Amino acid sequence: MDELAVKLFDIQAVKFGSFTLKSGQVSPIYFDFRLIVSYPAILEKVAGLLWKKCSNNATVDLICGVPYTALPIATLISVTNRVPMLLRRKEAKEYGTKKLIEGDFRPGMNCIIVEDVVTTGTSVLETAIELRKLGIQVTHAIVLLDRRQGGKENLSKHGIELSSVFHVEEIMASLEKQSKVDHKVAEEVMNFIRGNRQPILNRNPRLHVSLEERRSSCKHPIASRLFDLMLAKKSNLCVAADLTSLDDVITLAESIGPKIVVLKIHVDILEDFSLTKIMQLKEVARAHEFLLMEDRKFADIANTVQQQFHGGVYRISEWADLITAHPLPGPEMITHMFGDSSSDSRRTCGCVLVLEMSTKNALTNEDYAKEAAKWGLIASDVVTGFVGQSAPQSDFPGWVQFTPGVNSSSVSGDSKGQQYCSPAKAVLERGADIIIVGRGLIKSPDVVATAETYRSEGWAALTQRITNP
Ligand code: 5IU
Repeated sequence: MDELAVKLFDIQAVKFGSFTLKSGQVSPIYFDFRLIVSYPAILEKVAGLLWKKCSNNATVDLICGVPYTALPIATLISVTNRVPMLLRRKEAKEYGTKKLIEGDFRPGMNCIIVEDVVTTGTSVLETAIELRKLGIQVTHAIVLLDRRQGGKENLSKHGIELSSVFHVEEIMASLEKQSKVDHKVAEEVMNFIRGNRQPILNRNPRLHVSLEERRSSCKHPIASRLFDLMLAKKSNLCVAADLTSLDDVITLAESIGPKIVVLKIHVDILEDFSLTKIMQLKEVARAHEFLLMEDRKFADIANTVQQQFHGGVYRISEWADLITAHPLPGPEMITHMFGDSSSDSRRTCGCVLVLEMSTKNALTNEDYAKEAAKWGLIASDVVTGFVGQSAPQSDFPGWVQFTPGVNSSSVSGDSKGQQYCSPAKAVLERGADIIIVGRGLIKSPDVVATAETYRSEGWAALTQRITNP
């Protein structure tokens, strides 16, 4: 074991210094086990030790590595011990019919999950969930390094026993013994590890912070206003008023105004659009205290978008409180669409970035959404939030997550690619702060009663998520 710890140090798979972790914490130690693939003897040693951890105490029909670092390790274990392997795709979501688990298996088989590092256990759990969906049993996971930050306990709650080759303490003891680190560094690392031993079971702190606290983190006045409205109206409901007559939108807004915090429209489907009428709608929004969102989804070069936003027939920037935009063209588009720093619209209208779409086969995958969320931070003075279908895309508490594709009925979507989930699922599993409901409400015979049902369901789920993390 000492020997392996030293080898990992020598190839710089274990490093000391000052490293900023995903959580924002600065750690004095960093593990990069991806490097192991370049050292066949170390890879072989690691695979052997991992296999020893489970071969005595579990039935093993199959093994599956958590992508990516553990994949070559799992392959080696599979080949050496003649245990069939399953391959898990990295995609976080199902895209169309693409299978997330590849390989041959029968329901009821037992599969061991292989991972390089476990912190909270979330990645192992995600893989287990996909396997279990197919009827495969998952009772054991093996890992090279357990950082002991709640992973073992979290997995145990889900019926998975975690066995590890190393803990950080053991690596440090070996390295100190072999004079690879001095006592001071070892102590610093151990203090850091001990100080962070409490379980971090939730990946995204934004989800469990009170709305009051989140309001105080907002960088954009429209985001602060939205949190105020949510708290005052006990509502996180946005209605997608996809009607073709602005008169009908105004009538709808007058009736459901007290229940909602945002009314979303598509200005280019309105047959009777006029600036006078849109100002009437704005008046209703003022009276009933909700924000007006134009779901224009801009996606062009800044010079064009600037004209689409401020000019043309619609003059969107004069009345919209929120405007959606695709991050596809890059952060410059988002910053420049508002005009120069003196432009009023920078503060009166908040940009909502479309990080993920609700439709089947959407190209907005996890990598796109993560990258785009980073751009959003670059343009943070104009961005108020994002449209998304999964929580981890941004953990900045001052941004609001809008989730469309919400419908309480049992239909799973429309016949044109839209996919639905319930208000509770949107909030509790997908990280929605605001649920966007369209046809589930506007097609209902009693829109006021339906608005109240969606308001109370959405709000109950949000309160539950904040109070019972
Ligand atoms: N909308 C989506 N999905 C998305 C995005 C926007 O449905 O990913 I970005 C819009 C389209 C429509 C509303 O205005 O949200 C949903 O309407 P229904 O609830 O009627 O499907």
